Amino acid sequence: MTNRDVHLERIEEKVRAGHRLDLQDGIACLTTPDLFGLGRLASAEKERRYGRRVTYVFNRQINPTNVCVLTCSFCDFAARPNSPKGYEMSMDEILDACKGGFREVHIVGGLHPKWPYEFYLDMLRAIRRAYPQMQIKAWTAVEVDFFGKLARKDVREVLADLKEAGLDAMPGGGAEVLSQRVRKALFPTKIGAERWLLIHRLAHEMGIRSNVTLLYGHIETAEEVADHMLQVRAAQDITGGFMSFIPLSLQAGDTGLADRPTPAGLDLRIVATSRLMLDNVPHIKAYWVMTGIPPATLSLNFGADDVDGTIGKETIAHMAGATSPVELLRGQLEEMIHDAGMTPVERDALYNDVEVAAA
Ligand code: V47
Repeated sequence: MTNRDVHLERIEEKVRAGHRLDLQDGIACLTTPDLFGLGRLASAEKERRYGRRVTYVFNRQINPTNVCVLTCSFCDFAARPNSPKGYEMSMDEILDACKGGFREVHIVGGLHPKWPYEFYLDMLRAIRRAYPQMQIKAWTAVEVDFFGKLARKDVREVLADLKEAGLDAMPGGGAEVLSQRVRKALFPTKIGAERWLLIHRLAHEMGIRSNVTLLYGHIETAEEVADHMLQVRAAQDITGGFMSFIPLSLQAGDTGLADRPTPAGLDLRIVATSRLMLDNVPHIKAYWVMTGIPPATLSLNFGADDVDGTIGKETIAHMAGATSPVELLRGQLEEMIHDAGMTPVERDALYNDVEVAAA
């Protein structure tokens, strides 16, 4: 027996009829007492699209520096310029970290006040030259905006430069919650929703596909989460360039934003709701680095169809106290997917299949 929820029954009818969910439906999903009912709906939607398939990528995450001019209160990774906590990787260290035959390198870092624009382009060129087979997913809209200021260039020109230097795709970080209230409270110096969405729209128009994240588990309300999803859906209706939606569970660390880890029920509600609300975003990612492995495994029966990757060495979440492993081996990721009753499929950065592992 589950807790019956008439709102969820109405949502089920809408989903069956192929009607889009609205703000109130999103809030109802996020607050339903019938968690399993929600999971069943979202899982059916995932199965309709992908059956038992769950994808993963053999990747390496590199965070070249944590030195950052921003002051976002949810971030324990960033170090103010001149702080002893700051680090900077050299080009050789970055190239060395790419060794290992990875399909994808995912690069994101702080907004360093002294690194020149050319350094970022050189980084792409050097990686492309040394590892021509590896796809490069690099820099959030927040960084791209910053590069524009550094180079005194329009964002379109920056994106063209990055693409020419070897960029294959953009990660979805920096969206946080697309809400003016949350922005003011937690990240007032970072670009807001309009600019973030504009940069992704321009990237999509130039053939650079990207992802979109949601940071949850802090001060956000269910209405703000549902609205974030609607803004993403509306943007996707225009360009179709988002590949995946990635909920990021807050790692509270020393941020003071939460006195306990995000509840697993919230992880599952967010994944399931995003699968149902975001009918035009193909992939929903269970990002095990933030949730830990048990909720990520459960998410695969709540609508998620991807687990990101092997990661290599994660620092953003782990500097904020994440207790998940800093990396997983391919076999461990596959084991996690099997554990959820699903079939692992290896993909590349653009979600093309590369190899189907034996089930
Ligand atoms: O933009 C920072 C978030 C993001 C914390 O596109 C935090 O494939 C939780 O965007 N707790 C970077 N989150 C990571 C990211 C990402 C990760 C995996 C895959 C992809 C992709 C993108 O991490 C930041 C910020 O939103 N973040 N601090 C924290 N304490």
